[in-house]
Amino acid sequence: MRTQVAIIGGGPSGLLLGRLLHRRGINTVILERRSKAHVLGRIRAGVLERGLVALLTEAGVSERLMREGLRHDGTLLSFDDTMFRVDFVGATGHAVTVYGQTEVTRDLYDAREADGAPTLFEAEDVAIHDADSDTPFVTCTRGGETLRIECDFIAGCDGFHGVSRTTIPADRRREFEKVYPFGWLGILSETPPVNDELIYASSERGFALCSMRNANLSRYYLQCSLEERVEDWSDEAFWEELKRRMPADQAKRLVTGPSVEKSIAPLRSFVSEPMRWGRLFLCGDAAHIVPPTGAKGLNLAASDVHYLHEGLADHYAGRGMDGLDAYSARALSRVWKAERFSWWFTTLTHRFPGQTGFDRRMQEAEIDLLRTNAAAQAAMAENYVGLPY
Ligand code: RFL
Ligand code: PHB
Repeated sequence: MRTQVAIIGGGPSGLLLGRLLHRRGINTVILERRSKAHVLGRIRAGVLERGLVALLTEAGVSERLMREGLRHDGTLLSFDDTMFRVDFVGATGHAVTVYGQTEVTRDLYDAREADGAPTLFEAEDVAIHDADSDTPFVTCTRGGETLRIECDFIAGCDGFHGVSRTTIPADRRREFEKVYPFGWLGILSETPPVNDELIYASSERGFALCSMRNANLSRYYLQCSLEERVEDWSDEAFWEELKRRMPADQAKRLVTGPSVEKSIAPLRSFVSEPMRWGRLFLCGDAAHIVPPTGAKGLNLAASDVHYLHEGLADHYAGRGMDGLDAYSARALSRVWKAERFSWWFTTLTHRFPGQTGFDRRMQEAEIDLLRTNAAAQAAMAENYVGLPY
């Protein structure tokens, strides 16, 4: 089999890249380790920056997003019982859109199928060969058969646990990592959201987040210790703990119900540099991870895709390799700023084991600065709605 760009991973990065390239007349094959049902069963991000919305529009897959997505002009932050709002539109002129990653992925799969572009699901033992030559290829096994896909370029869109990043020789990459001493326990429930806007709550008992997917689907998170297990958290215990971490007047309005999904995710900051080795380009979680506090994971994957598809389109339009040569540096420049924002917002709002009274006062002072200072709010808002590409 031969294609122009072999894409490893059929998550949002791989699908969006595939669709944008298809629109430019560039062929792709996607190799995905899981089944389509498995990929579509994952509950992940929920907040889309305008850059991602623009890319989905350019990709011709924003029709449902425009209809069903919720525009959020600001967000709420609370510290114990004090709650205040950061007005994104007032501070930056831009809003964000609440629309689940699951839905983005579904829209992209629908478009890919309509395009007739190939996706090889349940592709096992994917391996990248000769990425540092002009004739790279990818192999995998499917149903006991070995496939070989020859290509011009390989896009490594296979997430944090994929094979792409580790194909780059260890002496050709540098990794930067911070693992946080806590995780997020998340639930999805078919209940109306407690508020029209998200609430990021920093309390003595730890962080909590009230988010949503639509008018009758809510997503809530609690900071938890890494030793905790999902099975040990009944729905009742989750709701009780959430109420304790929210401002009292909001807790009173909280509508509870059975959870339809419950999971724990660890929190990590991670970057692998550079994001290119020869004809292999890393995109999204394959190259970097952020803690979810700033809602940046999916959005960073989108900015990588933007830079990479432009570089590839330039190359195939006969404009040379400059765009591809600049890819890693352009992407990393934005990645590091989002890493900083996600780290800052996590550090500001979570309780850390061993935190001293002084550390807590520093958090309180910074949250109070954010509550009362327009410049501090503008800086937060600009990062939250997304820095320009
Ligand atoms: P994905 O979504 O991980 O997709 C990678 C795809 O590659 C496949 N794959 C392979 N395919 C072939 N061969 C291999 N060897 C392969 N290894 C892996 C996988 O099956 C998968 O389908 O990466 P992508 O496309 O870069 O997208 C990135 C986003 O998914 C990610 O940044 C966000 O979801 C991060 N994230 C969150 N971000 C937010 O902004 N807000 C959130 O609330 C939020 N929650 C989350 C998250 C990530 C999570 N993970 C990765 C554990 C919650 C979770 C649980
Ligand atoms: C979500 O709705 O899943 C979500 C929203 C905002 C975040 C993280 C997760 O910062």
